[in-house]
Amino acid sequence: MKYKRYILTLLLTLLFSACNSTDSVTQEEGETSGPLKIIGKIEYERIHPLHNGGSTILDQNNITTETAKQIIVEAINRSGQTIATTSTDDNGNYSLTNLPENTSIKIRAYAKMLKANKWDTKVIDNTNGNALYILDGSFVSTGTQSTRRNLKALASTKQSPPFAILDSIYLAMKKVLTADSSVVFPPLKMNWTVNNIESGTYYDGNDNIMIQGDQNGDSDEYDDHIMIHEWGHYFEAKFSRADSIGGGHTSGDHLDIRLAFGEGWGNALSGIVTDNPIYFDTMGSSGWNMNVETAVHETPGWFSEASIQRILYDLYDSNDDGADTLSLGFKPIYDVLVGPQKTTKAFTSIFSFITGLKSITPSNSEQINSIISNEDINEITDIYGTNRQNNVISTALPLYKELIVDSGIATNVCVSTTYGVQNKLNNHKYIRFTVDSAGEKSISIVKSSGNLTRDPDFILYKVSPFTNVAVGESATADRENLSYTFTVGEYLLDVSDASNRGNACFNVSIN
Ligand SMILES: [Ca+2]
Ligand SMILES: [Ca+2]
Ligand SMILES: [Ca+2]
Ligand SMILES: [Ca+2]
Repeated sequence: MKYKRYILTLLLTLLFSACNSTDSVTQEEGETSGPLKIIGKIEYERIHPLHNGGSTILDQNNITTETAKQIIVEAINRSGQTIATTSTDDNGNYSLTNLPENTSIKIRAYAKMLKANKWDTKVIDNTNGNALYILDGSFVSTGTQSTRRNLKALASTKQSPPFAILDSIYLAMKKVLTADSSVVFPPLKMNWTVNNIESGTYYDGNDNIMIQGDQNGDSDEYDDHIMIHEWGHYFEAKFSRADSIGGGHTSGDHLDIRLAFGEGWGNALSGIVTDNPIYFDTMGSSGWNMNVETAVHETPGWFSEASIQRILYDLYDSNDDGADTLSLGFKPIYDVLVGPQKTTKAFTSIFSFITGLKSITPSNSEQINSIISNEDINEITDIYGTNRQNNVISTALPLYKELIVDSGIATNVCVSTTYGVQNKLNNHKYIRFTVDSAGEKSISIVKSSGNLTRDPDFILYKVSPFTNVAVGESATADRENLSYTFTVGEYLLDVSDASNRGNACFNVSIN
């Protein structure tokens, strides 16, 4: 049943594409003997951005033909049977061999990159039964001699977006492979359609990236920096670790340090992969761009996604400018992300990243200090960001407070909404503690100051391996309580006020 539906979907898609793709059949010279082959090139059209100051649009007068790399290509007969399968190479070239003579076949290219123990990424229509996008040639007899059949996915008929999306992802995978050739990328589905009008573009935390395709508003299929940014979140989830709490954010924000790092990483990665620091998002006539290397600093610091993207990009790039005298390339960044950043006992932030980087390249510590100093971040000496000197609200520091379990003594933490709500700096407080004797204990949070009724919540993490082990999210006014059976080890507690009603302090104890 499932199989039948799949075929039907393919046929529907096929009818759409057969009349739009450009294909050509030509005789291959010097191929008169030996097994019958069809060779060819699969291409797609990419619409490039046009930057004008801080605004960016897609330039319909700047459309180039690009090669569709590493995608699946099949020869299909009149009965719908696949009689040969291959993949294109990095130049979009394919070769199907040992084909039968005088047989009517067509060439079909799939918006899918699949190589065993390498990658498995495809573009599907989430509004049409998750149908895989395809590009079909016409039925033509194989004849008696080898021939060439080229296919091109056009921008004008909306056939090219799936192939443009794949090309951006392939570029990102290639960058990772330069750091570690043994990487195997877990399956990933790119969900794109012109019907994704208000879907947003995001990574779902598992194996899907949703891509907005609003042809009259914000579409992202040609916004390669956006595609790579989202793929960066997939990379974090599959190869590193991201403790980001998500939510809305912009470059001038004082953000929760976990969110700041995740977003800064995504933005930096898009510059790193494309070797182009101009990050852009087209949305009809109202798109924008920013320079992830040289943008004017607004409220720089360890809480700023813009600072983090500049730091990561400067660590990588060989355009050494100002405080940036390092050209580390991608490998040390990769090594930190899959190593110390993945296993850090703190939350993932610029503090865990820089501490990890210094452990990997200790000889570069002074140059690293110089790059972060340019973002008003004083020397980072540990994963917890101890000794911060930034001019932020006093209750925001220290970032991590310590708690002594079974002591009967509470640790007081104060949240604020000075910088906004939910995911901004000081909306969430971090508490560290160690459990020396296992057993059931009561986690207690009680409001100690702050007007209006509050809703304190917590999330409990065991840090090695890093695991979310409990949450306290009751609606009880001004307090939160939960009994939890602890094992011995180190823990982090994230305390927040779900009411988001401004400044308040809480006594936190575990006994
Ligand atoms: Ca866009
Ligand atoms: Ca540099
Ligand atoms: Ca630089
Ligand atoms: Ca609560």
